[in-house]
Amino acid sequence: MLKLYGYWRSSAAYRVRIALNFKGLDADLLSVHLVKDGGEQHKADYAKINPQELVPTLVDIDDSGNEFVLSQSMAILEYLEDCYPQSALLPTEAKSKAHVRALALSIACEIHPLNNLKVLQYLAGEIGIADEAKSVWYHHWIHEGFGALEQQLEKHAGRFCFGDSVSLVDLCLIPQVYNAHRFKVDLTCYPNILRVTENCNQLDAFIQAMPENQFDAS
Ligand SMILES: N[C@@H](CCC(=O)N[C@@H](CS)C(=O)NCC(=O)O)C(=O)O
Repeated sequence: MLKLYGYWRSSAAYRVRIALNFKGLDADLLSVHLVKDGGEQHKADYAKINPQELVPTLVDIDDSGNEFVLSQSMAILEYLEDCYPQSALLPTEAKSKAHVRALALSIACEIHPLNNLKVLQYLAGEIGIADEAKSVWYHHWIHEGFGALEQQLEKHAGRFCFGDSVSLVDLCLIPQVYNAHRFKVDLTCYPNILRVTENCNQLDAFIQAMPENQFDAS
């Protein structure tokens, strides 16, 4: 049995929701409200499960009731891929697999952490920057990351980010695009990113994982 601690607007949890849907896996979705009362991720109960105080966390419970608890969305995606290989999210050929990982990590490691909630809260709080400067920061890192990704998609993309099969790259891209729209970033100069996004968002696995379709959306 699988349990996923997440939050409707969390892009890292969104990646995992898409994977679960794509692979046809049932999971209990548990909501950790990232904003209410200073953020439930910081409460002692959840910090015991995930000391980094971030979502997502996956819990895989075996038939004997043993719990395997895993943090970090990219590790969770690789774990799901290893345990549930149906509807593969990684190519089998070594060079293609390495490219998919590199593209996925270019979003997960180079864009997402700079624009995460705790970073934006720190900029606005401790550093004291105004909303306008925070928006400049956000847009800057999206454009830097998406500019490089767009060039790589020119070479690698088909219907999806890497050829014509859904891969880990799409699972990272779609939540990041959702976030970019939320922060009003103009993406019209990224035709490959927009085309792939449109193709992904026609698939059930992606539709069901959308933030607005989550039980805890408010
Ligand atoms: N590298 C981590 C990032 C996780 C992460 O940053 N999660 C965000 C939501 S997308 C979060 O829990 N933020 C809470 C906070 O910033 O306090 C992963 O991929 O799982």
